[in-house]
Amino acid sequence: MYNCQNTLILGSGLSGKAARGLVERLGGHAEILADTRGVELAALGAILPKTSLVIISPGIPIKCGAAEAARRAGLPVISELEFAYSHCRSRLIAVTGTNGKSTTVGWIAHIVKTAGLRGEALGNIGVPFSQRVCDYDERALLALEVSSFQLEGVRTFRAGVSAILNITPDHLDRHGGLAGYTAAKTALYANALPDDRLVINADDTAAGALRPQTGDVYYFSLKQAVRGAYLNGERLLCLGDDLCAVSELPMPGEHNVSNALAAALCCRLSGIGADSVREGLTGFTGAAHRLQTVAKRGNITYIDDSKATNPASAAAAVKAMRAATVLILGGSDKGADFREIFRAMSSYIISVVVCGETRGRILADAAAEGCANICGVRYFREAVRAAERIARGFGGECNILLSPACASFDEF
Ligand code: UMA
Ligand code: ADP
Repeated sequence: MYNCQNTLILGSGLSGKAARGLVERLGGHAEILADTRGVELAALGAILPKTSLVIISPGIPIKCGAAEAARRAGLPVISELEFAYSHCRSRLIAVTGTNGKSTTVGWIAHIVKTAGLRGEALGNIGVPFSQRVCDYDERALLALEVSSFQLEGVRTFRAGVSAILNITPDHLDRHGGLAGYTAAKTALYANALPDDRLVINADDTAAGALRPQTGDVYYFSLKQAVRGAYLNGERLLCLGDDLCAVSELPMPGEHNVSNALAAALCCRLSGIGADSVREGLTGFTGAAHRLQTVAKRGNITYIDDSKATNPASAAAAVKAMRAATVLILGGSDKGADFREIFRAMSSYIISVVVCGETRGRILADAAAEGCANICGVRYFREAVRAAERIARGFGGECNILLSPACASFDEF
């Protein structure tokens, strides 16, 4: 337990406010520093001597000046996740990975409810762990989405079941490269006890190569029979049970079969029966902004996959298309390499429109992979208009898929 009598919270977003709520609920006092970027480190000199604990929001790098000053003053600097965890009585399924976290965590929470247990999806998915942790006791089973940012500041965090879905390049600017990003992800199981269950994607090169020192390791795979959950022809198998067929899953794309296997395995390893898992897997309605059909006008179907904010997730969307599609890519730059999207292209993708800060880099990567049906415009609005012109000109049923492979900075 951390002494939160006088807590300094860095960041005043969802996490900061929820952490303050928890501190106050526990009888402590919290000061919030809304923005660490312009902070006068000298001003901190007056605050830190009165402080017992520093809680950092996930969007703030753990090595920022304010956090460094606090550490120099001998104070514990922990993430909002770690703080909430230190007050958690419930059982946890924690999920991290580059892509598929929210989908998988949403699926898990749905299965948990289908099984008649108390619980909900918390964490990076949008509801801070601190906000709800005290509402649940040991009978609850919480599905926790954990980001690499949150994992930077953990000390004791562990979950009865933890899953790593995949590790592909993302947030490299923040973690200083792939090694730093992978290290942050593996903090998920750094404190695992021998009986904790660790679930790993055997098909993912980087995740499959992880060798946790402690914990009972299970795998999921689309390609091979593994100890855990896997695809056998069209059937999803999990710990010896036949759960359902791929065609019974509510969402398209191979990546969602992978997410379903992960969700099923996490729930079975948490003691949920195969029948509830089966029912919860097939009865989930899916997650918004993830390959979500949002409109149909004439022959054009608009698919919102705006949660695809890195190349691997956009590549997964491209592979899931089964009709003529115009793809919209682009947004703000975080140093990504877009070539894998063009390597994933099938004949269903009739054209690509790129926009935003990244358009020049995407066009260069497209050229390097020999993709010719591509054009660039400056703004998102123009990209939509260009995509509509191309789709209308196609003459038949056509999708417009927004799967940007970049963050948007709120343009869409
Ligand atoms: N701030 C600083 N210094 C900085 C950056 C930000 O002081 O260098 C301050 C801002 O002024 C603001 C506060 O930090 O006051 C914002 O904190 P935050 O960025 O951590 O945002 P929250 O509102 O607390 O939301 C966070 C997660 N955001 C990030 O990790 C960036 C949300 O995930 C999460 O849903 C929420 O906690 C609840 O747990 C968002 C996300 O983009 C969706 N996550 C990344 C991803 O999924 O790829 C990791
Ligand atoms: P996260 O929470 O990790 O960002 P989401 O479930 O929100 O993941 O999905 C983000 C994007 O990634 C969506 O566009 C979705 O279609 C795609 N996606 C979902 N699962 C996977 C996966 N297992 N591999 C690759 N892409 C995925």
